[in-house]
Amino acid sequence: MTSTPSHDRNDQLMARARQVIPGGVNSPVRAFRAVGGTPRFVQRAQGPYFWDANGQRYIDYIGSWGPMILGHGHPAVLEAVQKAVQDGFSFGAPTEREIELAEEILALMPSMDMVRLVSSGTEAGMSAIRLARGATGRSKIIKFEGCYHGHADALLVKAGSGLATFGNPTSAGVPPEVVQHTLVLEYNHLAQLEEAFALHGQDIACLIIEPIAGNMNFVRARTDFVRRCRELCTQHGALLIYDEVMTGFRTALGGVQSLHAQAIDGFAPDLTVMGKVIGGGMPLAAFGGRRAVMEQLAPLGPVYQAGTLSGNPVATACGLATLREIRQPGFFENLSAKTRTLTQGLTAAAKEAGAPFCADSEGGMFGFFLLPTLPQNYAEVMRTDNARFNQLFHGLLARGIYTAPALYEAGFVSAAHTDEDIAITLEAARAVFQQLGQNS
Ligand code: KE4
Repeated sequence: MTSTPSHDRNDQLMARARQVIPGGVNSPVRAFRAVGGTPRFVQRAQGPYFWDANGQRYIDYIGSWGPMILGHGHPAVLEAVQKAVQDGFSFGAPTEREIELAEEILALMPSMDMVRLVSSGTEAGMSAIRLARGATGRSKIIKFEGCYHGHADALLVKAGSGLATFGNPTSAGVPPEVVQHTLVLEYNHLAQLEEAFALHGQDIACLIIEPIAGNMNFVRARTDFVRRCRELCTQHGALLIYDEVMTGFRTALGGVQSLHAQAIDGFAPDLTVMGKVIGGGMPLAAFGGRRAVMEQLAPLGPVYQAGTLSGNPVATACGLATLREIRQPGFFENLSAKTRTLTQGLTAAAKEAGAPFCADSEGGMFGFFLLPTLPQNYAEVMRTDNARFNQLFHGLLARGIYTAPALYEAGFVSAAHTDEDIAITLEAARAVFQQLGQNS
């Protein structure tokens, strides 16, 4: 039976997209498969809003999954990009602006002496792992269940049957031998961490972690856990890699590592992976760290890494203009306060309706859970009632509020979101929680 054609332009576009693009999208999470329904095809965006193919306006709490910290179309960023394109799109040759962006990043990230610009967080994470393996001469890596570091083969892995066993692929096309060196541990699990280093310490090239796991929605690494990651890496000659693709320049000007350095004397990761905000919405990411490690990279050292569009002149203009805005005095204080108003208001709305709910935020990044208390690891996050999460998502969407279409994703507030936008969001949330309460 042929379904009657929808008059909804999003439906029409999705039907057309599915004919030519797998799943109709160029990145899986955009397909709304976790929450159901039709993705909103964005026609244009400005400030904290975007308009979909039907001309419907949404308050955007995704912001391209983090990059749009200033909101869409910030005038200073727009001007920088428009000027940059006049001078050329791409050269495959060095430019002064790559030096300026590198200097800007290093000024904000004291753990880093050098940085290499690439085009995606996946590329940055993959390269950092290869660099750690090359610099240490070791093969094994530790990651944590629920953390995502891009789709490089060695990182598409889930925990093995037991701790001592190595990972199993989470994706078809990844041969088991490619992940045989990847140990997957439970986030925040001290005993597993100690055992992994006791068993394999001399073979571990690096430990990579999201210091706030935005790919489990929003889960903080405990300070005692982070301290032990640092100590064990140092003790066994492994490199500590902070994946701050999502948290970098989003949670604080210096990322989560700047917060950990305040809590732990002398704390610093050996390598940091960055992305999203540093490109301001253009394809740009980076990885950096101590000079002795970074100088192992080609053309200086034996670890090969390259990219046609690395340090692209338009992307660097976009990123540089973005960083220059966020380093303005008071930027993060204001953004943090606005984000907290949102999460505290959501918590109050849920409480009024008697719905289990908790939330957390750092800077302009937030997460919420339909759970009574904040989860500490992936298994706890996944105790969430999926159906109720989806009802919440669609209830907000129907009211013009665009939040993460998956319960394991984080949310983002931009400097462009006004107090009125937050108030409208909380009003919508109160209505949805009341509705959920009646349905329960
Ligand atoms: P990209 O290759 O997508 O630029 O970055 C990979 C990556 C690496 N590290 C962290 C901590 C990340 O969050 C990401 C990508 N984040 C997802 C959102 N969870 C991007 C959205 C998508 O996959 O479409």
